[in-house]
Amino acid sequence: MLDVEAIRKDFPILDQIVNDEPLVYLDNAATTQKPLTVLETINHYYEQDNANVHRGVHTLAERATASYEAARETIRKFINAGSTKEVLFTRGTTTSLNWVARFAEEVLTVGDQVLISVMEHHSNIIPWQEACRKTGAELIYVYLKDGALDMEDLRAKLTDKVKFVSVAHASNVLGVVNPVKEITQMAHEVGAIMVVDGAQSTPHMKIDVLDLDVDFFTFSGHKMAGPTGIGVLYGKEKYLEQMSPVEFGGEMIDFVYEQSASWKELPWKFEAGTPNMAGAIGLAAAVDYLEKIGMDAIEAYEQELIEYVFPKLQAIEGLTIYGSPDLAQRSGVIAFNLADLHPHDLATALDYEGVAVRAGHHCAQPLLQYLEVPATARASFYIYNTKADCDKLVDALLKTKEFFNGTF
Ligand code: 7TS
Repeated sequence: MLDVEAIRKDFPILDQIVNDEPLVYLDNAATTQKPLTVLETINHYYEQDNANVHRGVHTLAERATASYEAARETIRKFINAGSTKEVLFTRGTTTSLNWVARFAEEVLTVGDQVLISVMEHHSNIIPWQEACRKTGAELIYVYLKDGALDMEDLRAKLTDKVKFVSVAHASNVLGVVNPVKEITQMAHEVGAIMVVDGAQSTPHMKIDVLDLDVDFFTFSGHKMAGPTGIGVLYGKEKYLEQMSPVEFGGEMIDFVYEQSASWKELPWKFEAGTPNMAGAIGLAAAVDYLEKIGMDAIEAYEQELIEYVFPKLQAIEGLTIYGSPDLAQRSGVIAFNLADLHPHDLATALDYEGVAVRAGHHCAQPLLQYLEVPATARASFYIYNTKADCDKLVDALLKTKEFFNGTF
């Protein structure tokens, strides 16, 4: 069982007053807060060990290199990758997905298809649009049924024309968790390469890339208690060997001649330039922190919060909640609208009560077009949120409703 009061003490930022109210931070799908251990690890790195990695022979350079590569091993274990060769550090999910789409450009040709879902974040749409535009391949979409992925639609569209399937493990708007293991099996049956955007799942549940059998998996450090500017691209070794580096420069080369160059082995062939050492080391500290709590305990606790708050939100007259009402399919993201109130006004009203939620299109415009709503408000939960936070959200919504009563 997770000790939420002890956890809250690890996040000093939570202990503050906003608009005369104690802060209730419910914008975790955008970015999570960082525990002291992550802040201290980064500080310690800069105070004691900072040097450029893989270059120097001096003691600090060796220490920095050892810490950076130890961070890679920590991530490997965390997602159960077979080898550290398969764990590439990137700037985050966006960069990771762009790299995979760049690989797709080497593979795709006219007549091929890329299959994604309508619930994708822009970073899992636009790189594919670009890859298709450059190669003449076609980008096709799976739509929704009852607020979740329509598996029949997926089955119908998954023919042997499809060379890549790329879907979110968990949606940043609908909150639904997609059955990526099953989708991976289906994709492999038609010979497609399976890509999973794990930005909204990796912070909240145990990820086992070997068990899922995905070909590529991406996530961002800042959404899982780690620092900004660091993320991961997991790829099966056989594909990473085939794939050309996306960036060229220092660190990633073996030999450089006047007219040509050869690359280092995996994973370094992809990491051109001085990497984000402090970021990688900070991310490993975040992973250690989450694993100490336990990913299964985290998932169970967030499920408990959702089961607590969801019926209370459903009971608010005029509140529309998006996505499947089946809580067994949901993670800790709830997007909603309150009658005709603009979601920006709603988020501002909630902020007056100290409650931080996001409003807008959540970088998922095709989804909102499909749902025929211009924008929504969104509350998203993490390990430090409490049932009292849930109550505060519900109270603030009721107050807002009362305040605007008569205008909608
Ligand atoms: N994929 C999903 C499912 C996401 O939710 C996000 C960020 C990304 C990819 C991109 O991650 P990044 O770290 O590279 O930016 N989502 C959000 C959000 O919902 N609100 O702010 C950022």
